[in-house]
Amino acid sequence: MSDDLSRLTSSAYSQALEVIAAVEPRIAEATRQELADQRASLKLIASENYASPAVLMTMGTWFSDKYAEGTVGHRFYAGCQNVDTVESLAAEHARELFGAEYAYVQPHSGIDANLVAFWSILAHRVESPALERIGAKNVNELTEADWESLRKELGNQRLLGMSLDAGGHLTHGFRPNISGKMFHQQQYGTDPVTGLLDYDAVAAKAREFKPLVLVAGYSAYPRRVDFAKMREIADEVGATLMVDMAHFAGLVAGKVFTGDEDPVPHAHVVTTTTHKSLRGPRGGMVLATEEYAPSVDRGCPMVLGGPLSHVMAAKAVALAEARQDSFRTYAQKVADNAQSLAQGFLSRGANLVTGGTDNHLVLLDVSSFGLTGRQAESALLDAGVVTNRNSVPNDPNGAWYTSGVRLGTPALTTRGFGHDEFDRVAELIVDVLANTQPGTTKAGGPSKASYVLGDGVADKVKSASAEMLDKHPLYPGLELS
Ligand code: DSN
Repeated sequence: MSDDLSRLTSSAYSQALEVIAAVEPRIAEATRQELADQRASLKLIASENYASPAVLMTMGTWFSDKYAEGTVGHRFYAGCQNVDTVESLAAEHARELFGAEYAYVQPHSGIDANLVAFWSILAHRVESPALERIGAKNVNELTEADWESLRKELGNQRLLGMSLDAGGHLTHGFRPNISGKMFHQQQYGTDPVTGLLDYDAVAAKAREFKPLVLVAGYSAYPRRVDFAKMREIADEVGATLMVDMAHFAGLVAGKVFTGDEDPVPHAHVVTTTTHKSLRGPRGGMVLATEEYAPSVDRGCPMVLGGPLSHVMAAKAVALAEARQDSFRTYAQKVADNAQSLAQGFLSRGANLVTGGTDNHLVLLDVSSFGLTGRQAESALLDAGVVTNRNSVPNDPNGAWYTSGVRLGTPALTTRGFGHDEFDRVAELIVDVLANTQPGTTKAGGPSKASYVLGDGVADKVKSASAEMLDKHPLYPGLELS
């Protein structure tokens, strides 16, 4: 930030906090504390980032007060002319940034974006042919008996997605999630030896299962995906290819993932969040081919509550930022830094799922330290290192305790960390884990949750981190009065 911008931002936030404090001082205080805490910790959660002050400020306006169900120019409420401007701009930036035929910027989160995508695929693939069969022009002409037969057809649909412990997301057909209930689902995993996606195995499963929807994309798989191959598989079995790029949208926007690694030219429907590597406000988005656009457009009110106009405005600002050359530099650094982090672990003897990374995250298998993911996550947090525990493939500790810790580079890259800092981060993490022992239950038995961190380790790591964090301040120049 330039000096002028820092001054304006400092003054704007200081005054905003005063306004908030006049009503509920504890919220103003918690807000100040959150900034202090984020500034003082090593944020390595792969799905988090630091949005710019412009993005953050855009969310705090009177657009928050406006209802706007419907789509641009076709709202169920009067007075949406400015929301139309905002939504059109956000969608235009998204289309141009990603080279997409159509963009829908209303989803409130990634899960919402996936629900919109699922329903739009069902609508396009099942509802439209059903309408045609009964000679109706639109859903309003369907009788109750038509709906009954439609529901039966919808209930018979099949979805094939990546399993949660291989790195897929809950919404990719995981049984306890609504996606696993809306669809008959099957999951594909990764190769048991290499931990990598085996496209032949995915194809074999698809041939046997014949899914309506093939879902690609991940939350914890540390490798790139060949989306051209996934499209070939989808085409062979007549499936719609849906890609959830929530985690790596920033790498697509920043042109680190191009050609077969860019999902947009290959998938029928692409979903994403806007707040992870893309560095925007918390929210979701759907990109689609023209063919799917009319059904995606029905996302609200079919699946979504009223669009959050203030967040759509912030999406427009973030997408405008992502169209700048500086974002490409940032995205490349995110990927380079993940390499440095991975090498830092490997050179110190730690185990990484798949043996490394070629995206923005690494998945550290902490079982060689004799710890569960839960113990590792907690010990690291004590030392000011914020991560999240994560399953590894075929995890013996299940999804609650886990055997892994997932680490991502987007946030600290935004702060300006580079190769040397990420190597040092790996060293500090190994130091914490090597000095943590599993604890016992109250009854004295083995525990998967409690742990004992060696004396002085947390303070030593915090002070080493502080040196790096001070050198790369979060929101440089932003001072609250
Ligand atoms: N919560 C996100 C993540 O951490 O990957 C996915 O929903």
